[in-house]
Amino acid sequence: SDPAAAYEPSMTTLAQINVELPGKKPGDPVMTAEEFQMGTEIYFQRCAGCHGVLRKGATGKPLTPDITRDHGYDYLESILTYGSPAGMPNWGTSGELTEEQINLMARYILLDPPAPPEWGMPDMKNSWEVVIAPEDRPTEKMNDIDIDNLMSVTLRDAGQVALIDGNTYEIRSIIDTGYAVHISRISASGRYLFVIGRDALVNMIDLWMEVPDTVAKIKIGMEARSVETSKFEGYEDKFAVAGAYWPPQYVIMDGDTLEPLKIVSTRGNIYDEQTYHPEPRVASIVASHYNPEFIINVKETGKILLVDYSDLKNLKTVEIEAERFLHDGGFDSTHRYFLVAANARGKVAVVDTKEDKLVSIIETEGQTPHPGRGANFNHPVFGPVWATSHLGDESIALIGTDPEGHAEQAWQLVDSFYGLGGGSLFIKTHPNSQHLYVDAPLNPDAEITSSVAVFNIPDMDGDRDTEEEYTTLPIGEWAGIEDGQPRVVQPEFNKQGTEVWFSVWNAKDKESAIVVVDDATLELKYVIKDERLITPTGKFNVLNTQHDIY
Ligand code: DHE
Repeated sequence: SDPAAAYEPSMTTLAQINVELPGKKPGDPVMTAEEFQMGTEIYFQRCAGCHGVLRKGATGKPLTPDITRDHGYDYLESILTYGSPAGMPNWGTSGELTEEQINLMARYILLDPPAPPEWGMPDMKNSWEVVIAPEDRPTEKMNDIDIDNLMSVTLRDAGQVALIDGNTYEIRSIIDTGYAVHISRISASGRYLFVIGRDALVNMIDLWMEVPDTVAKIKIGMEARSVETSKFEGYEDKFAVAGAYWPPQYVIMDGDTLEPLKIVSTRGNIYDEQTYHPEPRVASIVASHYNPEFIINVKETGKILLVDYSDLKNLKTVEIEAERFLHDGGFDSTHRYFLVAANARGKVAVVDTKEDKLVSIIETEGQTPHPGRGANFNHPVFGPVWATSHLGDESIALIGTDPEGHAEQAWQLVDSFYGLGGGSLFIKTHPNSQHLYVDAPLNPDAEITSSVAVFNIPDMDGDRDTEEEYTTLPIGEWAGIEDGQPRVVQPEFNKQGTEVWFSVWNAKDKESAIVVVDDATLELKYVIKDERLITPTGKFNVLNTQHDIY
């Protein structure tokens, strides 16, 4: 036989595959161009985060037309209206989508998803703006703010962040940003604050200015969740990195100006079955303290990338096979090990950032671990542990993190006990605190969503057969908000580790608040209210974030 024949493409050509497109297929629901446009917008805002732009599924189920058409319109309309115990929000009964919008979305997802455009260097460069050049910035701190104790607070639906003084509770500055800023990160020096909107707009804010404000900005894609800056010795404040959900890629930028230097696509094969995935989104990113590397978690292919930023022209990357659906995570207390939840797989992957190797993959025995950055503390029985709560059930999992002093427990699930209920997103403690705080903002019960569980660490007995007792703090009630059903979300400590702050996150047109609790007494210390405090969600203390203290 002719060996050259083996190289002949055996499949249909691209032109043939596309022969039906664009155009209508048999059974397509009736939809006007305006309706399709509206559906695309709603899908982007409400659905893409969990189901993916191409609807291949991740935290949410896959929604490609082969599947949705099997379910049919009535089923889709019902699940969109009422939600599901597995975590699908009740968009209809919660009032977040109208009946007409639900009807539209049930038809919309019967159709093929439109593929949004790419976003390469010319697009990034066009969007890039240096508002104040490095040479025109202050050479010393120009304000009287205790920067270490500043809190960067996302005002989600306002498309802003508030910088709140951790000593006086005063709002020192409100800065326009992208929509629904997901996280704030601080440069190694503590001077610059980086935030990223859901719309992939990155703002770089100079905390030395008289009134801290944006000095550079850039849009790195259409959808994004993560930003970080270089922390390794010799590279402090040198680079920034941001990861996008769409297009699936990350970009390394100049740490002074946000000039985009290198864009790397994350499209590729799934780590185990080694089949191609068109939309492997960039989830959490952290900066290594042991090497000049960014640790970049690629969700759908289950790969952890250790990207060496010391030579961008000859980029070296260690690609670790971990687990699919990597989402959020943080360091252990020594900052050597990074733990990340593969949330839809119920697992936590551990990487040794000194040796650049996978250490372990641990089942948390709960449904959908969701640690935020997790919580590190010294357990009375097991020594140093890292904790995560869960989105899908009420359990809290503790993982041993001390291979030297507690080798038997290292990278094992050492204990699992119950908090207030499912729907937890974040868990937190501080080296100076004896308390572990666990929220439950996505619980279906309004009383639970507005409360927080607090465990007393010295009382933990380490017996897997007994439950740990906890105190319930009625944070929502303490906020004294009359109208709406606010959710209490994301505990964050002040720099001394003496106070813990909670967002009381209400609808956009209703009053929200931040409740400050005294960590020693567990009593209410202060309620921050201000008409500018619209939909507060994530809060990031400068010192704790700068040094990865959590
Ligand atoms: Fe988040 C962290 C993605 C929904 C508030 N969220 C993260 C991280 C990722 C992520 C990848 C880790 C970033 C890092 O560390 O580099 N979040 C997603 C989603 O895909 C998801 C599930 C759906 C979506 O459509 O976005 C989602 N997240 C939410 C929310 O609904 C929250 C409560 C409010 C919001 O902004 O929409 C929310 N996510 C947060 C916060 C953090 C976060 C406050 C950082 C927590 C921390 O302490 O580090």
